[in-house]
Amino acid sequence: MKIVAKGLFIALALIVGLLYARPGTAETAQAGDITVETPWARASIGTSRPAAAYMMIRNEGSAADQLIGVESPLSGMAEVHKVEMKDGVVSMSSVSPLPIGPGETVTLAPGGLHVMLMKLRQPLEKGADFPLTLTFERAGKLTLDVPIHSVGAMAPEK
Ligand SMILES: [Cu+2]
Repeated sequence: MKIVAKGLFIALALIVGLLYARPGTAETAQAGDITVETPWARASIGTSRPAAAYMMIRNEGSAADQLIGVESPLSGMAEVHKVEMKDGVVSMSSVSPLPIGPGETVTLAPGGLHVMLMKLRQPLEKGADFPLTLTFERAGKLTLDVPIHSVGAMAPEK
């Protein structure tokens, strides 16, 4: 009887382990009414240039929320940026806070909003992933597992 129980425990532990190890599981994170999906980043050119991360942020609640902070252990300074065109010149500016209205989905994608990872402590290598923590005013903190795609990727590659 004892042996059967132990066997069952091991089987359960294996099933739970498999669920956690399933690719993509940690790539969707939720806190309160906020769900963040399909995070991805571009590989960096060493550590001298900043890197960018992208994702979709959904507010399923009936109250407005805002993204007030981003941080990652591999970046000494992370900010939400937007790309804008001014007098024919493309520039970036910091967006803090980033509002996420009730029922709204805000997409961070190349050419627009992005999380800029500056002061890199290590390069972002294609095929690896890294943790990124987002702090929302209402929903609080959530941490994503961000997969790294190629330097010039315009969307996450399957
Ligand atoms: Cu930027």
